[in-house]
Amino acid sequence: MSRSQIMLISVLLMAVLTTAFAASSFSLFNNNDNNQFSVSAQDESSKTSPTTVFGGHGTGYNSITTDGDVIDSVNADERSTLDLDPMKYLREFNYGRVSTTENGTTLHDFTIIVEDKTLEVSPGVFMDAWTYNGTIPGPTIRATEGDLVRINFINKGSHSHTMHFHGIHQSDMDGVFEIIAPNGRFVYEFTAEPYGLFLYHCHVQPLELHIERGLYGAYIVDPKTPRPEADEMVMVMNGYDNDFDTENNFYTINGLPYYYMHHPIQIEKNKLVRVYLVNLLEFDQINNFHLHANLFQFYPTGTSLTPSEYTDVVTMSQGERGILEFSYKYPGRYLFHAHKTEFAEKGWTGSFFVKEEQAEDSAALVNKANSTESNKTESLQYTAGGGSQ
Ligand SMILES: [Cu+2]
Repeated sequence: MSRSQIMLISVLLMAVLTTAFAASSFSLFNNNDNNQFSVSAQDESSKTSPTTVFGGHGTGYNSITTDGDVIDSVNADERSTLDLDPMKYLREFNYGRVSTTENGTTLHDFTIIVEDKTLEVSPGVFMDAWTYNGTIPGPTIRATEGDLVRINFINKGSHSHTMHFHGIHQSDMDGVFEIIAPNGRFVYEFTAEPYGLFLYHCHVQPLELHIERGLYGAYIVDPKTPRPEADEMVMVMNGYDNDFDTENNFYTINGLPYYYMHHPIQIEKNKLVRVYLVNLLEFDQINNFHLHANLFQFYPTGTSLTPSEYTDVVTMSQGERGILEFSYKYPGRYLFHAHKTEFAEKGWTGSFFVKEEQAEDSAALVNKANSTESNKTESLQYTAGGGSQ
């Protein structure tokens, strides 16, 4: 073959390949009129398509074949009104109405109402849930070691329920034998002890059903000497069994599948992040958490101030929990997800967005610099520069 013949064949081959690639790209991104990504349990067209694209492991959206329904909130249509707000839940710690008793003890007074509620747990997926104060998970309850916790429990649901806290307390405060019927009330009162990360959940039989319907939450007891300052957040791992076959159809962190994939959690470079991680997943034997491009110090049950492990994966059975501490060295977007791949690909995938360090407010810097004589030079430097950047 002459050189010109080889050239001609090469050009033709490239033209064919380019056309094929363009055609495949077109079909990938245009088989759904409304969304850029074709990915939906609710999207009928995707059920007949051999390739379903969804927000799974990896940057962006990979093309992965699945034979099951995958629920992804990227497909939320405008009519969708999700009841759960994982971003609000993430950093919301509830201390109740705080007062001091006659003997000087700090009292945290909470009102917890159980109610039946139809929750949209993913776009177009409605669940007849049983809730503590209207959400799954229920509110994060927090107190300091030695404080008094009082829960005014009101059952407005259609079934009997209780509130069983992990931790140390008296027998009749354990939420097991004193079953609260519909329209019943009960007051739980106990000392917050020991310090650590706990959970609470309903303990009425069949337990599996009462937990699966959504009656659980996190309970944090801080040590008397607080842990170092950090960007703190709660992550409750759970799942939903929408077809009642005692198998989860999708998995979440804080109530909605893929939520933090589409709404990355904003954190700051070099700033300590503390995650209170609780596993409340029903039916499956294990669950786990994997952090990308980083490692974390792990404090099992949060009952020690010394970490037990420096790792990037932690595996838990139902009811297990622990505190994770880490900071990111480099800015950018990073995944975290269950390293049980099935869970990751059915909703248990989220992401952090690491921002550059926040420059201190220039006025605050000037004040700080002016506060002592010894750092006058620094003061001039900051005022001249108008900031620290
Ligand atoms: Cu219950």
